[in-house]
Amino acid sequence: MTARRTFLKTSMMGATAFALGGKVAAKGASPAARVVSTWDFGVPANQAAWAVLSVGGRALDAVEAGARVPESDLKNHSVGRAGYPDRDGHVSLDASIMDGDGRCGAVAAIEDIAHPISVARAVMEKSPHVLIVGAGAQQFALQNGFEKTSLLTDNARQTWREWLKSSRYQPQINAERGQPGDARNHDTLGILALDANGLLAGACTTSGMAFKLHGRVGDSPIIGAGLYVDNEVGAATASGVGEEMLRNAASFLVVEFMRQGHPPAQACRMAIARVVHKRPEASKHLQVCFLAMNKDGEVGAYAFHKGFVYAVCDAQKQDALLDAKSIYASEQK
Ligand code: SD4
Repeated sequence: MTARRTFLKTSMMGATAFALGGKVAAKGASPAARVVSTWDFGVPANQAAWAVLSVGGRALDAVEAGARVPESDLKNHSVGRAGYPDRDGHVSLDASIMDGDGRCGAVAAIEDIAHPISVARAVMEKSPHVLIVGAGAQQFALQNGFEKTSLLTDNARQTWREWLKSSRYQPQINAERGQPGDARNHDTLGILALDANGLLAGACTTSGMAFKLHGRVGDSPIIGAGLYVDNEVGAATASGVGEEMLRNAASFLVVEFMRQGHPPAQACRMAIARVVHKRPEASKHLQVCFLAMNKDGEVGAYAFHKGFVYAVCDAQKQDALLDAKSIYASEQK
């Protein structure tokens, strides 16, 4: 795995330089078209997004298509269907979507609706609001043609019942990379796309922290915390313990650092430093990860701890998986 990543890292660096030179040739795709997303499961999400981008489709359509992939993956216990429930046994989903022109929509703590990202998009396009939560979000979804369906799988119910025996809430670093059924505290798909017209969009979808308090909302549906996109600058998304992103308006912060002229990796690094500065002790035991892409398609990422991986997909390569740098050398606390 490490060797493969090293190879990919090297080849991606080449790909990035090539793309930034504006010379990438792909049938129907813009020289700059690219999609990036968080964690290993970002690879299939990117590929679904690429199916849209590679034929000249919109970034907004691409990120929605990408986000729907882990939402329906029964092996993924932290996004959409099959997500681990809160401590009361409710699968409660958060999602947001943002277009580079500033339009955005989100749902939080929505239950029994399989594709929260598409509800978020409906909030953006069919309501006068940005964020709808809880029972109201479900009502809005049903009124807009979404179906009610139970999302709690037998496997997730079983894991929750096991957890109830100790009822110990302790987010685990890099739980996203655990095998289904073991590490289980957090996980989010954040996906950012740049399309053939040079327009950006982003989406973020999660079942949030496993065994959270009922009604808890993380950063993912909060514009500026878990996701922020601005066509004039770039886009950023986050994964990890959402309370840290909420405290720091983190994705907005990453985009603002890019606005000041910093490349994406540096902007992510600076935002990580800010979050650490606020809570240095806590940062040693939590994971926080940022992923950003600027309007030229340049990509960067940074995390508290080793282990954050992100997927990059463009005309050169559709399954690249890269290691993000981290400020702490340890993979675990
Ligand atoms: C949350 N940020 O609800 C999400 C969870 C996550 O990696 O991203 N975990 O706090």
